Amino acid sequence: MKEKLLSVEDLTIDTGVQQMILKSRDEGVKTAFDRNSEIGARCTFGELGVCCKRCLAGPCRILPGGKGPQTGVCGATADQIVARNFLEMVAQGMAPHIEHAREVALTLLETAEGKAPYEIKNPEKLINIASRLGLTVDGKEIEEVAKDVALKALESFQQQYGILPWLEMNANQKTLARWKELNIIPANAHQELTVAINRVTMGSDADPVNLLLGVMRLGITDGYAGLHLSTDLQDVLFGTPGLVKSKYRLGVIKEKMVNISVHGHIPMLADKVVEWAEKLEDEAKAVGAEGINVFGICCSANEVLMRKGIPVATNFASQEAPILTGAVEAMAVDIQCVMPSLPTVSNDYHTEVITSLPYSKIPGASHIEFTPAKADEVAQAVVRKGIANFGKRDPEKMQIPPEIVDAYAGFSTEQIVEALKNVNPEDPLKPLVDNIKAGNILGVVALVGCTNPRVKQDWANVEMAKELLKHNVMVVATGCSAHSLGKFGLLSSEGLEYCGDGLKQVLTAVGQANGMEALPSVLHMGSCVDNSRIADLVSALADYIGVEAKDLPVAGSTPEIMNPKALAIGAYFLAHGVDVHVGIMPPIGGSELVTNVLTGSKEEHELTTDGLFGGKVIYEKDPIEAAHVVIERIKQKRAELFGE
Ligand code: MSK
Repeated sequence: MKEKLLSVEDLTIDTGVQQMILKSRDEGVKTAFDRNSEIGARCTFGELGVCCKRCLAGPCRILPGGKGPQTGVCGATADQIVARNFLEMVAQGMAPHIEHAREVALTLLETAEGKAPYEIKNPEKLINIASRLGLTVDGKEIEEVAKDVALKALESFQQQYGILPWLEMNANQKTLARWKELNIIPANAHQELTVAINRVTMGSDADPVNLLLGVMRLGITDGYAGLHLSTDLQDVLFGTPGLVKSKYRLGVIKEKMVNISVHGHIPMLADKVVEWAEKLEDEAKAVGAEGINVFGICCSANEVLMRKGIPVATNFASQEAPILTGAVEAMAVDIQCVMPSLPTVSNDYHTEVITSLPYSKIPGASHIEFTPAKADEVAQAVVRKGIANFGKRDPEKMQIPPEIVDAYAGFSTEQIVEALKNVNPEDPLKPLVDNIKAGNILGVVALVGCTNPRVKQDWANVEMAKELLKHNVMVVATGCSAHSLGKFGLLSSEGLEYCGDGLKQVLTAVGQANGMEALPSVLHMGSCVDNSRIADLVSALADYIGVEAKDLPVAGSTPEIMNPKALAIGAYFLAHGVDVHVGIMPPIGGSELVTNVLTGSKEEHELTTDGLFGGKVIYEKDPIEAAHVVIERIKQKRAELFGE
């Protein structure tokens, strides 16, 4: 068995994770990396998206290459099957963001009513949102305003007609008008999800192009009712991120401390765990520890990194590695991207995996039910479990990889504008736009999404970033790809060595205007929902120049995509006319029509997302090649915009 396993250097470039994979093999514990090798080649039908399981007459599958039956029992063609499957996958990616937003809105409501132990940390942002929503703010207590905003957000899930409020108050008017013409303006997020599932049921929407327009409609819903709503209300409750310094890699786990990890996405529990870890420090000392060390994995990590500078151990693909160090006492998880293997791996260690949501349990994990009202109680229980487990460590099994890397984060749109104000207080966007026009910054790419055991971990994210930087493309990042970059020094000025001269000059000048040696080579803008911050930045640039996002030399890239949520985010970018590079092909290859609509350029055919929206999907698994395709598109957009 051992001989068939891939060498750890082929699985990840993170040497700490390599060490943990070797340790897991020695101890007979399986990780995602080895399970991935065991699974081997993927099912061709599944990969191409041509397996239809919509009714009990099937499952039907279309044999690729025109061999065998070319329709299902009902007559559905490969184009129809692929388009329906893809729409469903995007809906599946959007649902978690919508639920995330609803839960944050409920927390804001309960906070405003004095039922949940959170504060309004950013009243200015709350008032700004309330005013833009058309709510009365004058003469009202801040709690009343918070209640009105929370209720407006929650009511938007019921609105039967009109436009999503978060879309109406944020979208570019010209873009909105084009979406109206295409009849893809969403009214409410729950309705959009129900309609999406309804239209892909047996005997419903069978027009592949109409289904793909449905994908774009979901992308818009995801972006505004999911991402934007979540980020806005989280900023109100937890504060808008500002520059923080922190650390990355497994070395953030501390040998002499009680180590507690937060993992998942929704920040309500993670934020409270950080708070109670500080408050219960003495209890940890009483059991012989030097204190309590909270660190993060995936997007819970991003939420507490961005606002509190909490260090990050690793990202999605190696989430089991912290347990393998033998030094983690508790892992508090909420939802999304949490591998069900965690309690199985922890069987051999003393780590207690603790689930917290009633609809997201894992056999073998402890469960402490979280509600916003019980936040303090639950966070205390999590921290106390960690303290109680400190004495259960097996010193023989402890091995913490020592590597640790400095990183900066906290680049909310507001923080970026603040930093630019120190260059030009009157007109903060001017220096950025001038440098783009002058070519010192060729364009801007958002590196987003995951790590995926099918790709050498962190490698594609890091190589893509380096190649873009080398060609003076400014890179901003979110999600687990930001973690990849943080692990390898790209979230600090160390990464400047990879930047072209023009970009290096700009990052240095802006950094120095802010009392730093230079800005980091890549700006970390937050979690998956914080892709809305990237959209805000792009919109601000477009408004400044007087064009739409589709006209700008910008693109998105997700080299190690794993979760369908990244497809929903991709559809959000695409609807704005922003190209999206993927390093793993979504399951659309079984339909030439669907593939052409999404990946074809407008020169080839008008009926493409490029023709209708101004952006397309770029599939390329080699990150260097991918960077060059993206750079070529950026140059094309520059030529159209600046007449170069
Ligand atoms: S956590 S969606 S693996 S970015 Fe947002 Fe990371 Fe992708 Fe999950």
